[in-house]
Amino acid sequence: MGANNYRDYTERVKAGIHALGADLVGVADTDPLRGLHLDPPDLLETFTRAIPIAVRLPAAVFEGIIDKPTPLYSAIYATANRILDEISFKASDLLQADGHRSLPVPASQVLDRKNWYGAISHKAAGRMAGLGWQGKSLLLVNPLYGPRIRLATILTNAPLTPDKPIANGCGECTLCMDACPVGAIKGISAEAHYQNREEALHFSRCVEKLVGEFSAMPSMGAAICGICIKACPFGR
Ligand code: B12
Repeated sequence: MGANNYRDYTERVKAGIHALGADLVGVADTDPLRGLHLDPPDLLETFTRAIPIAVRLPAAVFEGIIDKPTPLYSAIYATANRILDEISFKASDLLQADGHRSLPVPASQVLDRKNWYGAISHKAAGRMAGLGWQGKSLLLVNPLYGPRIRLATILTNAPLTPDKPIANGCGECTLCMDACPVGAIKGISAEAHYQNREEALHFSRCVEKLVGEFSAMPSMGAAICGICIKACPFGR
């Protein structure tokens, strides 16, 4: 395929995934992502591209979150995950029908409950594809929707033109740090990305609050919080 054909095919694939319901779609080269914790470790062996996708969350659900997650947020969280998993499943099928090996990585599957890892970091794929920057909260912040998005990733070897990362827009803002009920956010900015989670967060404080306390609340059933998302001025 010539360079123009690559670009045309990339645009067609992106339009197809938008048509399935994704609000954001990008393309990242998988080479830089090989430095991530991957499960299984050879996950990216046969994939040259990652397609991070995102759906926007209803901003109003965060208005009800004051100092803890709400049952309403828990249900909307589950719906967003289901929608993302369906979009990436169908997108993967479309790419496969075009002859390209593809694998949808679930939105929210935790594979290591001791160290808290999924198959691959959707935020890293999203950042490399320019869907957003990595904010002080460690969340991916999109210029339009802020961190009020949920993500999934499709791995593929389709010949797609990668997008480029965008600059960090947090500046001097510390609203997420000020809002965190356990003081987990250190308030350090990363030009590109943090080397590890501890650089940005007192990680165990966040995990203990979400896993130990919030997930045990009535009608919750998931380790969620939403307070650092609500505090972010982007996408409010
Ligand atoms: C396990 C998990 C948790 C654990 C651990 C969190 C953590 N930070 O790792 C717990 C239960 C504590 C948790 C909490 C939350 N989570 Co969570 N979680 C996950 C899950 C399933 C796996 C995360 C993982 O493997 N992390 C591994 C570490 C190493 O990766 P990382 O967190 O992305 O951070 C590194 C990379 O991003 C890297 N990086 C960034 N760019 C680049 C580029 C390159 C080239 C490289 C090499 C690296 C790199 O820099 C970071 C430091 O190393 C993901 C889904 C997924 N598969 O990604 C959701 C996910 C990260 N969670 C999400 C959310 C929203 C939350 C909460 C707000 C809870 C809620 N829903 O209300 C909190 C926020 C906590 C916080 N401030 O970080 C969203 C984030 C959306 C967004 N806008 O960014 C995700 C992506 C789920 C989704 N489908 O949307 N979560």
